[in-house]
Amino acid sequence: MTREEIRELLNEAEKRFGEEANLIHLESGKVIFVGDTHGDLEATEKIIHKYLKPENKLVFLGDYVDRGPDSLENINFLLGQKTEHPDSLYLLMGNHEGHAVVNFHPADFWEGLDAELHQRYSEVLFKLPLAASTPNGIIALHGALPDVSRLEDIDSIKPGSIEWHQITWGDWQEGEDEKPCIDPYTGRPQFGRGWFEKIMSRLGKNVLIRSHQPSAPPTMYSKRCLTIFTSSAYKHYISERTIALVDLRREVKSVDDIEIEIV
Ligand SMILES: [Mn+2]
Repeated sequence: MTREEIRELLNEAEKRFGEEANLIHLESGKVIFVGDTHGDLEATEKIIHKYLKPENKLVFLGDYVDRGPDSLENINFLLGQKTEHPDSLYLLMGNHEGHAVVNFHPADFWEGLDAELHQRYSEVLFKLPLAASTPNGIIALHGALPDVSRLEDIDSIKPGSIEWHQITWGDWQEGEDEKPCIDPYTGRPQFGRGWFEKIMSRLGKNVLIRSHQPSAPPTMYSKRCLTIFTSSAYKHYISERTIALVDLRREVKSVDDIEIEIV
């Protein structure tokens, strides 16, 4: 793409994201949740071609850039699809979309941009929604659950806030902790079962679908927390790219009610 084409794409995408709240409400049909793609354009294209249909909603859980070989192509392809199919495709925010507020490594996508494009991608990706909710028991977001009292409070979370860090950077661990702590090695916010159960009950949800943490067990907390990945950039941790399929007509009580597919 030429610079002018990228500018136009970013302007169009920015308008779409400006129309969306932080919390996306998915009402009907089948929902396909996609984990981190991290520059894996091949995975993204495969999923879009197979699942982007009027009866489906696609929800990508963030982290579109860095790590993989085709970050720029991957994010531009997704932004283009979003502008063409705004009500079928949703792009949630991951920590890798927040480079303007938190410095991290690897950040090969961001470090390869010049000042103008770094600023424009930052501005546009800051407008991404933070979570998706379904009427049959699911909340989906990039990392961990934010300290909110009600589901609707997600709409007022601002980029760079504590709650934003919890959603985009949060990790889960097997402990029983009811309070968040900071991982002494990575500096990332970390949460245990007590926190999970407390916030899920405030939100009135049964199952969390998230991505972000390749070292996490695929299911945690009595099969109520599902971690998926959809990028070959994680092949050192996991050998398969997974997505999660959910039929909104059936109540989801645990991960057993969710179809996992390898792409
Ligand atoms: Mn992440």
